[in-house]
Amino acid sequence: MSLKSTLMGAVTALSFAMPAFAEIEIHDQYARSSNAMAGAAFMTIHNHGDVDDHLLSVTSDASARVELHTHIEDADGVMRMTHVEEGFMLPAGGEITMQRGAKHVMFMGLTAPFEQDDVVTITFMFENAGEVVVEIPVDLTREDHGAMNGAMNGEMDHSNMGHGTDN
Ligand SMILES: [Cu+2]
Repeated sequence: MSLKSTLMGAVTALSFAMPAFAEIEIHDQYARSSNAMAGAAFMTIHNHGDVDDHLLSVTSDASARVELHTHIEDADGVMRMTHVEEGFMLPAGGEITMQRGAKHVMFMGLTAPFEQDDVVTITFMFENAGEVVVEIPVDLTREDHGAMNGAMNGEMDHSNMGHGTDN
């Protein structure tokens, strides 16, 4: 066996040894609540990695219970919130859009009422990416502007959100 083919073999083995991974990026997150008992958080979650992932669950100290919710239309045509026990799939190159009237993170039994500019910390558990901590600013004034989210806030990610937690 020549030296060249030995080296080629080593390179090939290395590339196979590199783990595929899901690269999670979270944009445009905000939280709100309309009463002292419950709140919700919204955001866009991207998977820039090369393997599918699966958002399994969420935890937080901000409330007694925190769940992944969506809205589904019942037999009477009324949209109702539902706890999605199986979580949300996040394909490679895909995204999960959490927005009002659709998927969201639900807080029930708030530890303290959400005040404007508070920061709520949650931890997502992904099947492949593992734990992802997200700091979410409370914005009680924000309008629901749906499709504009990504375009207007594409440069924001959670690494920029580490400001004051002294609330
Ligand atoms: Cu909900």
